[in-house]
Amino acid sequence: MLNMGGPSTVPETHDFLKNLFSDGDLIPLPFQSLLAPWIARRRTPQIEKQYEEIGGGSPILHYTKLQGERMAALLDELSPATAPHKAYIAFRYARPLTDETAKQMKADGVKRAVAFTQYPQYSCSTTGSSLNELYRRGKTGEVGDGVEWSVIDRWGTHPGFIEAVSQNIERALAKFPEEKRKNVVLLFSAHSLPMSVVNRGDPYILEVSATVSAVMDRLGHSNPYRLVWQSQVGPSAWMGMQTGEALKGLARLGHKEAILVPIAFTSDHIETLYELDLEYAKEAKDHGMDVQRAESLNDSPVFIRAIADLAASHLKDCGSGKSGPTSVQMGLRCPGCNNATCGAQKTWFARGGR
Ligand code: GF9
Ligand code: FES
Repeated sequence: MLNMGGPSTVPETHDFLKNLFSDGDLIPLPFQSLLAPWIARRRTPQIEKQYEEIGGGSPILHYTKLQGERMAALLDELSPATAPHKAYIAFRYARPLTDETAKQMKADGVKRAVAFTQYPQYSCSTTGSSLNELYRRGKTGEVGDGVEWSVIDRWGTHPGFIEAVSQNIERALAKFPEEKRKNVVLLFSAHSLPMSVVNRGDPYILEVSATVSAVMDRLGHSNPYRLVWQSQVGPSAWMGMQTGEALKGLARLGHKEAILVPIAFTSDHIETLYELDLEYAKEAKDHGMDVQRAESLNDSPVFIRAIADLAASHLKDCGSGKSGPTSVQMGLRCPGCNNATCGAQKTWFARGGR
């Protein structure tokens, strides 16, 4: 289970940031090994404060463990031919990191493995970076020798995922008085991307849009909605409109009710618990709006069944030769890609990790 991860406790914040700024696939910096620790140290105090305020750390490891254990148990029923199943977690920036998990898998003697991204929509800055890291570890034998790999690289329109998100929106809608419910604006909020990433041909914006479209179809287009983007940092250009600005704009135009829907992340993290709840929702309330947030998927049984179904179908289609080790779409590099690792990584996974 691939994801970015987050500091489980406040003191882990510095290492998390150092790992983030050391990621040359995400942020290519000159003199990266010197600059990364310096930037991380400068940012740590402020980010530590945010993790303090959301209860002393990121819940992502807690929820990923829970999702993984329940998914593996369901998989043993859905796909007895490939049992027993075991879920491993490989975070890109927090423990357990890919190298730690690789050692564990080697010690366990794993022979068949599925790299299952926990980002529903594909971006080279998220899933792509995790796959590049896994490729670097895999090709040197750190995960074991002769492990057969395949990849679940995107699943942003899986019906079970769409159903789980839709149910959480319906629960948030139910909190509004019935006569106001149809006027509630649904603000789908996804992590933004630098325009430099969008403009090299990254598929993420399209894939998040496809998720939103599928959710609105499932809801029968019951409410007006927009897709907006959050968590921009630094002075460069990012994909917009920004979530916070959108809420202010809606208040200015006289809207009184809105629901914030996190759509690109499957468990709570600093961007929902701090940015959406403590910053934007609070600010909108100061503007006289009633803002609710749809819950993250966290321990949603509908969601856990969806990821088990994804894995079961994948194992079946790979096993029968109906599909290859990766999706067809994963084979295509961003037309503007200049990162040689992306090419080598795609070739390696397309051969089943050989
Ligand atoms: C992202 C999800 C989607 C510079 C940071 C100082 C860069 C970046 C992202 C996208 C996370 C979660 C997207 C950069 C450079 N990116 N953030 N890309 N992150 N920060 O390329 Cl679900
Ligand atoms: Fe998308 Fe390299 S950046 S394939």
